[in-house]
Amino acid sequence: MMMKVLTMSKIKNINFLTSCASKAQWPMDEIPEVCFLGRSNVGKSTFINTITNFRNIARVSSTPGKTRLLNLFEVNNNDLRFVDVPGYGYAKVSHTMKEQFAAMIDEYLLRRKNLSLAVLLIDYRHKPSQSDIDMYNYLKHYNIPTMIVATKTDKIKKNDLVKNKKLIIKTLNLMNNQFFPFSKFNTDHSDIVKNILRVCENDEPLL
Ligand SMILES: Nc1nc2c(ncn2[C@@H]2O[C@H](COP(=O)(O)OP(=O)(O)OP(=O)(O)O)[C@@H](O)[C@H]2O)c(=O)[nH]1
Ligand SMILES: [Mg+2]
Repeated sequence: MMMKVLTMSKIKNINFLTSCASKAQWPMDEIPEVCFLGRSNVGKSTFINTITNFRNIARVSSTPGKTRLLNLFEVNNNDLRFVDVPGYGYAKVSHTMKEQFAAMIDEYLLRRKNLSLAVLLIDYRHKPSQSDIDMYNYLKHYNIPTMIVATKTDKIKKNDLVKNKKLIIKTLNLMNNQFFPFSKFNTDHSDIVKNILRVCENDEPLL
């Protein structure tokens, strides 16, 4: 885990750096990284665009499975890096491709010393799928600090907001302070951003 001391409170800028298929292409330095995980179409790329206010930096698609490599972005003049990861569980991706994705993600999660925080995105509308549960348990097993972002809250009936939150927290066995609701239509994401930056600053990491 990286211990670099940061003094950020906001995301001021973000630039695309590079795409990586494997370890050989990773930048070798000490910049802390936040990776974004979740099933295909859950909204990982949208989330990166929204919280950084750069609407088109991460490619959003109506066709699931578009993100096929690790896409690395420099944040705040390279004080921090964001890593957009291909989604899991997309049925139309071939079996071989799924195995390649899994190996690429495994390698990154297990070997990347820069990794400071995993943001696992799940769909607020549904009970977490078995893949979501497996991914969360995997992160927990390897002691990777994890926060959960539940996306697409704008698509939920008011009555279901509390019910679904409880269901997600219970299914994944989360602590309350790991759970963050998100909609791309919200304008204030400061809670989420502050938490991401706080964990990267190594101030009481969440587990
Ligand atoms: N209504 C609503 N739609 C959203 C939200 N977040 C994402 N979407 C939509 O969901 C679709 C998929 O979003 P992406 O950001 O491409 O999803 P992804 O997780 O990056 O998908 P892959 O790259 O395929 O793994 C797009 O049509 C987005 O506009 C949200 O908060 N609310
Ligand atoms: Mg994407």
